Amino acid sequence: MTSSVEGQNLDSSLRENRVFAPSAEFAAKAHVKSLEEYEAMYRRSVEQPEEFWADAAGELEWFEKWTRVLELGEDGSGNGAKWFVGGKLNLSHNCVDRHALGARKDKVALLWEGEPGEVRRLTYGDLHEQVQRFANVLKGLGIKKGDRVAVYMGMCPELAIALLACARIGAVHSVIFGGFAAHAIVDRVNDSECVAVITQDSSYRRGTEIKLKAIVDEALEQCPTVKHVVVYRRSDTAVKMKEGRDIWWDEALLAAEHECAPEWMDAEDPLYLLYTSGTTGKPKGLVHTTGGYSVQTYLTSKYVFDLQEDDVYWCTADVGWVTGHSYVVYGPLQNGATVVMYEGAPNWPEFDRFWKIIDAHKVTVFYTAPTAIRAFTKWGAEWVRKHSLASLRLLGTVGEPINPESWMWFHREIGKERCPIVDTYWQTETGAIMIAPIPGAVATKPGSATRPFFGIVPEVVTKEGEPVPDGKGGLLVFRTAWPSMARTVYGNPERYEKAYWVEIPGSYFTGDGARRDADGYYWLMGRVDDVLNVSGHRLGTMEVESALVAHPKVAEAAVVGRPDDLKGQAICAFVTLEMGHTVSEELRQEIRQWVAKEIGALARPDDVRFTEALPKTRSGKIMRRLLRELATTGEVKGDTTTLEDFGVIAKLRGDEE
Ligand code: 6R9
Repeated sequence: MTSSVEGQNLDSSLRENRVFAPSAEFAAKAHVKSLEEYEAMYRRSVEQPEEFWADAAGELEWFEKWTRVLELGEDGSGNGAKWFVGGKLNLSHNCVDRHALGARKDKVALLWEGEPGEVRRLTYGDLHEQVQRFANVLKGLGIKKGDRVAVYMGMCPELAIALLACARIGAVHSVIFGGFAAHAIVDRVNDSECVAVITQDSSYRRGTEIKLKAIVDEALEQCPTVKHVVVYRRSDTAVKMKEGRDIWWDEALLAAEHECAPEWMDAEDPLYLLYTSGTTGKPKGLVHTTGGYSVQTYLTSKYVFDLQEDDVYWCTADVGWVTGHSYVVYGPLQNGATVVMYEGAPNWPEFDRFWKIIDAHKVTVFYTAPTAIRAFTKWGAEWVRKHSLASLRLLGTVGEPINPESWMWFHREIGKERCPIVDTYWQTETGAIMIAPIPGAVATKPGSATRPFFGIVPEVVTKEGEPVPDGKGGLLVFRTAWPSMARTVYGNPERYEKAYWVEIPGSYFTGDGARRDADGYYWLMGRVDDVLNVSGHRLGTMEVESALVAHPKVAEAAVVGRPDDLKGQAICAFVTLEMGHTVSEELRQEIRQWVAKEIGALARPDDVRFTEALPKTRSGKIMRRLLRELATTGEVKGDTTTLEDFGVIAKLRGDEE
């Protein structure tokens, strides 16, 4: 099973035996106050899932009640399952109207800080007005239920408003991370035939302007389906507006009607698409639907972050990723929380920006990524210690396995040994948290995501689907259906089946390795497939390879991950050149830049190693396992019996830097 980052984490987590129980003070105020209570709730949730999820759904408002909670797929598995069949609801109604028309009208919904330092507060009342008016802008453009709308923005309240307005009218949003290059926009917009793009003039990061509109303009030259572009004015930087296609957000909003009744969405109507990397081909557009996604993002936010009325909740993820969808926008807003949003970089203007934000806004719940924690550790605790952080009561992590050392640093320096840490395991495909401690109830162990959320049945199995005994590593699967699971891959249902349901028949296959310990705690060990996790961002080796071979001088390329202290995994590319080109440092840099330009900076290879040939099996498959070993240890000790040309390895070793 796979590369050594995971191996490293496994080694340190195998030695890990510290246990941290929640304080009596924390537990007393929590939604779930004891292990017994968690276990009783969990037992009910898996023994009577329909009753359990019906109760959860009942905490939201429905225009029409469902007739059946769960209808399993044809083969009786979660593949093809439907949730809350016949139910009608609208997620923007549950995120906004329910609070604005109730007791939370004047409560701050979004608390935004721009990188240059401005602060904006939007109450639930404000959000109600803005979302309705922007929904009317979209309607005015002729956008209707089922149309796909791409969103390419920086972190600002209007991004959340754009999503909520789409949800309100039933348009299917497809957010494209603002760090992706024009090429990535082209692929995503064309794959789902988006009719409009919502963007902004520019956004600030590390003191510089990211000119988002200009990147959209470049992309749209190759996107024939896009008829409209709405541009939010963030910085007032000069942009080109295309007559008949582009309109300004602020101008359109002024002219828009104030009221827009939410569309009655069927529980199984699509809510959004989000593209994510898989093992083969281009990123796939996972389809999330309305009812089940609403219910599970609502319930996980409530219990895993233990949201209370006076919390100030901050998830640092960009809305370009699933974490931002579920835990910046939809989950916390359904709970009526005050949500902090920050536009820029954590190290701007100095290394303590996050800690300043926490103190300034009295943040109580702070949810971030292991890669960020490793950066904080590197920058040094002195930056943290300049601030009080006394408002914090709960911490969380997501995106990759957290090594126990980083967990301890987070616990000590940020949580001051007072705040529980919820290590939350889930995926774009799962839509919401699947394994995580319920903080007032489940004691934590550094490096473990601990126990399953209500209604979730994980299992560790062999390749053949046989259960693996506790303490041993295997493949992580989910045995039963859950409400927020992605229903399909947009335009490619076969790919959905193949990627998730064929490997271990009857179960959902996560692509992750894991082991369960004697206490029933899960320890994630990283991907077992060709998906890289670079700073918590998913990237397929195939995607990077495709970008590499698109370079005119590159003949062949193989990409593997190697452990990296900061990013978790670094990208190591083995490249053979077309005849007639010579190896040079200049070419190496050119190739690295090329990939950044093709996909986005996050895909820029850390290493580019030139080689005369790649190790292949006799059937012509690149043996990534050997390259991974070489990139990681500088040696190849693994089984090479299927190798076609043994000389290749010796040459590869000789070419090391
Ligand atoms: C939410 C998100 C999913 C992949 C997943 C796994 C890794 C996420 C983790 C974790 C260990 C955690 N992952 N959270 N591994 N512990 N708490 O990150 O979605 O971008 O789709 O990535 O990330 O490998 O399969 P996504």
